[in-house]
Amino acid sequence: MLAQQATHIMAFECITSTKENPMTDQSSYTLKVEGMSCKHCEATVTEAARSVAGVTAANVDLEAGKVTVQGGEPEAVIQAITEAGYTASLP
Ligand SMILES: [Cu+2]
Repeated sequence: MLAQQATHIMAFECITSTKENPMTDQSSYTLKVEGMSCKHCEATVTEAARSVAGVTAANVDLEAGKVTVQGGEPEAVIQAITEAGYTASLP
């Protein structure tokens, strides 16, 4: 008879990084994004940017037509956003 396995592996990750993020070695940069018109576009561009290797954060400013990205290569982010159907460029 099989004993019911109730082995819940609770992986508590001890996140040691500080909230205030004092010594970031990841530069943030802002890209101009054209073609965004609504929240859906904003989400799509955000997802595209965040899918790029090395990117840890992406914040779209819909009204300004910009995305501020942390980490990754700007060129790779531009490419990802372009593939998502928008036009991105370095300002
Ligand atoms: Cu839209």
